[in-house]
Amino acid sequence: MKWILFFGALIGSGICDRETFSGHQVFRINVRNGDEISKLNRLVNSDNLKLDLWKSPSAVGHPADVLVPSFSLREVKSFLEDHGLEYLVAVEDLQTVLDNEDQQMQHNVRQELSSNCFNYGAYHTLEAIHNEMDNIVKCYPHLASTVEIGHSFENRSMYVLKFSTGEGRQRPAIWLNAGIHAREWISPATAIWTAKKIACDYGKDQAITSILKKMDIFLLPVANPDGYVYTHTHNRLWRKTRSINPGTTCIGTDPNRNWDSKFGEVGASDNPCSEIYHGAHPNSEMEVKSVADFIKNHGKFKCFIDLHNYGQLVMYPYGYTTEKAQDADELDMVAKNTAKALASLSGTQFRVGPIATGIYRASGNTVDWAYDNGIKYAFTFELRDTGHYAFTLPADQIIPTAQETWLGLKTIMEYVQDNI
Ligand code: BHK
Ligand code: ZN
Repeated sequence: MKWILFFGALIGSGICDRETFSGHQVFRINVRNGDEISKLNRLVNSDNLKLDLWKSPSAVGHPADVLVPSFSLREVKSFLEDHGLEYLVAVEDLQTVLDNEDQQMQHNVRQELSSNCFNYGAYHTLEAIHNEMDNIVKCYPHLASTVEIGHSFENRSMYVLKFSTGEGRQRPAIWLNAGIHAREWISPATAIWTAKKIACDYGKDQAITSILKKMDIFLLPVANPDGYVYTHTHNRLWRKTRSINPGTTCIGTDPNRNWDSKFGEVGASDNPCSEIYHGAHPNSEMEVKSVADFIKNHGKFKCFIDLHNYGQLVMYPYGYTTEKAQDADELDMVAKNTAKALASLSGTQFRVGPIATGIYRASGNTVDWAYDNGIKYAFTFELRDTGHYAFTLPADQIIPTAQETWLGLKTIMEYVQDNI
């Protein structure tokens, strides 16, 4: 009995072979000119230090965030000091942060078991999110249904919620995409909250009711299910898919570099060990291919919004070039209104601009593909925060984040509704 409890506890908490981050720190590094940017790049690219660039310095005045393993701390510090780079330690011990997050999740699992109620203010496993999607369909059968658009590399379901009042007629549609990067947990959490919000507000809130009279909404809360599961079981900071790359032990492709849009060009890596590995060929990732095929076959998508964190940005194409997209002025105007709506709830400030200048250039990304395939209203949000909690945004920020995001999403959807 004791042994059963012991192993049960191990499995329950998933600590069997989980990567730990004891003593690992996050450095915020200030770069003031091109010379300092190249110094930083040299540091980040030295293979033996095993640094993970959480956030690139998007421009002078916007610092870089770098995860530094404990064994590299001394070397990194002396490099920064020798080269006169300004830095501060943003996270003293990453494992402490992860342990807290884990404890909160476990506590919530027990509460949900006794209350039998999905807590939207908590982070969840893939299974719990998929269950809640089924629940929403059960409660709102005339509005919501699920669609399985494919499977992941490890054969998990690409599970989509469809909201439609069209009784089978093919309407113009909106795609809401979340969780393409595994560690960005606020994205699926915001997505599932949004699903519930759409379902609850239909017939009550004028804006969403009228949007759904004209258009269908498809919402994919976890676009990278294997990666998401892996962040729960093995490595909280995993970003990519979990596909096997021949000829190397490095796993995974960056699904936000794998789309068939200037594939393999700027801002993507051909090294399978890189966090921005573009994959063997466009759509090599089944997760990406499922979405691309579904959207192409449907043929009437007018809007695509991809949710990431962190950085607080509302962006639009292009990522693969700094050249202006044909509709850049219109998209910029919509993005500015979106940022205004996002800020209206609790003052959270979002910067607005094209991806290439807002963050950095990145080819093969999701919304460039959408835009170049006729989906004019293509946006990427970088949700909270600006780096204080970064990927480990505390669960008590889920609902405030989702609420403000909802105002931004509605702004775009209403505009689309009026302009198609
Ligand atoms: C977003 C959209 C399109 C291209 C790049 C980005 C920035 C994003 C990335 O793929 O590198 C940064 C990130 O994950 C944090 O959410
Ligand atoms: Zn991301």
